[in-house]
Amino acid sequence: MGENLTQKIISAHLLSGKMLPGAEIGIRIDQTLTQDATGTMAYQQFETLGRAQVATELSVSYVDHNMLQSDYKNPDDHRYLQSVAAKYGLYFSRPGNGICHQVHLERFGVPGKTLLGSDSHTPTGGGLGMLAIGAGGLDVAVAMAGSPFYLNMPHVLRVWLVGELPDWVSAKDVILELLRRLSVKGGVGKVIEYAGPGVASLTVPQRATITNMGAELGATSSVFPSDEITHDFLIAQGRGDVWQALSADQDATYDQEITLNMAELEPLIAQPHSPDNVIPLREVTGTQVQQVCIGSCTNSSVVDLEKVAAILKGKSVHPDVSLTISPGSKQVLTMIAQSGALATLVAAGARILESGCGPCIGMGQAPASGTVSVRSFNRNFQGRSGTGDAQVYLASAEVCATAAVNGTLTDPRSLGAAPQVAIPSAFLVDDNMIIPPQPSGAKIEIIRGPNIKPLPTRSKLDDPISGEILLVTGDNVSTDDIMMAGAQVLPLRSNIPAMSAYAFARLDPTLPERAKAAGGGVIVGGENYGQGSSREHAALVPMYLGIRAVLAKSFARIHQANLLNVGILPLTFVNAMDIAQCHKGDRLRILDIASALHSKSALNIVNETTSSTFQAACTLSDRQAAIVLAGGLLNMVKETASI
Ligand code: MIC
Ligand code: SF4
Repeated sequence: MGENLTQKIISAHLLSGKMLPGAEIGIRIDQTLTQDATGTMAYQQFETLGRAQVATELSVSYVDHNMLQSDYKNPDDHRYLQSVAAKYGLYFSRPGNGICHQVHLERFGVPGKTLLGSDSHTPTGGGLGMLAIGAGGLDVAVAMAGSPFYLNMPHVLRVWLVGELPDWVSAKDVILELLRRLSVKGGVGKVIEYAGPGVASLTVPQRATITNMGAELGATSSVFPSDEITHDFLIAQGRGDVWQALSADQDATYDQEITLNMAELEPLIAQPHSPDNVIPLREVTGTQVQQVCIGSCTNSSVVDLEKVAAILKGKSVHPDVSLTISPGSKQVLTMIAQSGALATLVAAGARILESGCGPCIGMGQAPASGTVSVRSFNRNFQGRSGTGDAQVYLASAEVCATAAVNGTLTDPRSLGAAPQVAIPSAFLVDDNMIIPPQPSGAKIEIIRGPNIKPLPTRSKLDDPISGEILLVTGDNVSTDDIMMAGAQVLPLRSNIPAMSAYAFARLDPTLPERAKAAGGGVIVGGENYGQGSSREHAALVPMYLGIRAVLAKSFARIHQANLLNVGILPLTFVNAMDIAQCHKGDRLRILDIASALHSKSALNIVNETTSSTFQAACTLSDRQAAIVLAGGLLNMVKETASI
């Protein structure tokens, strides 16, 4: 029987395990990427592994998130990262060179390779036919040291694309439609593989928009075939030699299949406060808009911004709207400068930001109180913009541009002909902001500013665990809810003690103090706990505060792995209704943990406050059980000298 594309790439990289959906496998990682907000922690972890150089084919350290330099902290982190890259043999993409996913697509991605990145939108690389996966920083550090990356063999969902996008409908609408159909947990445990006659009508940046937001579906990854379109893109980037053709076998089978007719799509929009809260744009036209932000790793390519410029040409941004534009990379910014599109955007009144994440991660440009912000980005979780009561919508770059001109959500189809912009046949290539690896880093000193604090550690797991329930949450709690980002907190990414004061700030700002007073405790969550970002700070900070277990209805993949890696026990209710037995302040006792993990049986939990009992599951591989019992992966490495 033939293989699908996911199976082909995995079998070519398989180091351990059987490719049975749900079973743990270990794969070889060819490339890694980090960004600054997760990178400082990942490289501190890499340092403790004691390797002289990275063992991958290629590893890149990007600076794109913490760009605001309001004091010494962020620039200190940038210098630390640059010195680490020089010492250990990494490429270093300097601040200003662009957003990691956009730059990686342009300059480094290779069809058929595996890429592990300490950022949840790493699957952007699937637009080039890579198996690109987001993970916590420690997993990336371990992969850089040459060890396998472990994951559960994904189920494969094939999306069969037919038809072609109508005018004013974009790749963003394809992924918004999938979010509408499948929800933010529809992709958990799956790779989403695109195929069908519609694929040939999509350029690589369009494919990358779609694979990028597979992260919002909770998918392990998303992947397109590598075809002549991929080849043309790589030739246009001066990298045609790395191309190879890749697609599923004709007789490949899939765990799930759906068909999407792109010709039937219309402009869509995700309403506040979840990327799957998707409706046709026409249902909310007329809504007044006060801010528009265009950019992010989802929609900041040359073609996106050329289209925006075509829509804004000769017009002015509406007096009630603030429009920001963050080009995805230095390549994009230079090309729109040379074509004149940048002048058009500036003339219309756009506020041009540097190439980086910017408002997408709340690094400036917070909306005014209670106002509507329409963004070409990928996440609209409440508060992520920096303003708790802002109403953030997600839409295509074209819809954003029309809202900026009209001051209201407007169906762009009412504006006449759509701008026609072809993908460039040659991109402007100048890698002068990428510092290549040095031949030997032995003599290079790592530069460590005062904001870089030692990694927190934890002792072996308590058995039994006894602790107070510090918080009971609803479904789909994101890592933004657990450990917020934004201009105030992001500079503390290498300083866990300082960061811990902001844990769960949006859900319950009293939690850090209560956790300290109680000497730790337990968190109770709903479905899809820990969705969104890959930030391991959402596990490291709770570990620092003494959280010993998180008991949820279900977990998002990356967050569950991050909890294990820091020695927090991720438990799921055997009977989801038992969440009703858990109240803030109750004392729980989790019994016989080691023996339940070894025998792979359910754990018994006693609610000592209400004198009730219930069961939780924690089905871990032997490797995962050993990690959590040791109190985390770094402890295990110290104990056994192996990873
Ligand atoms: C995000 O979009 O939330 C981030 C910031 O890029 C994160 C990484 C981080 O928190 O540093 C992600 O998506 O993984
Ligand atoms: Fe940066 Fe936003 Fe993309 Fe995250 S989602 S990598 S913050 S642009």
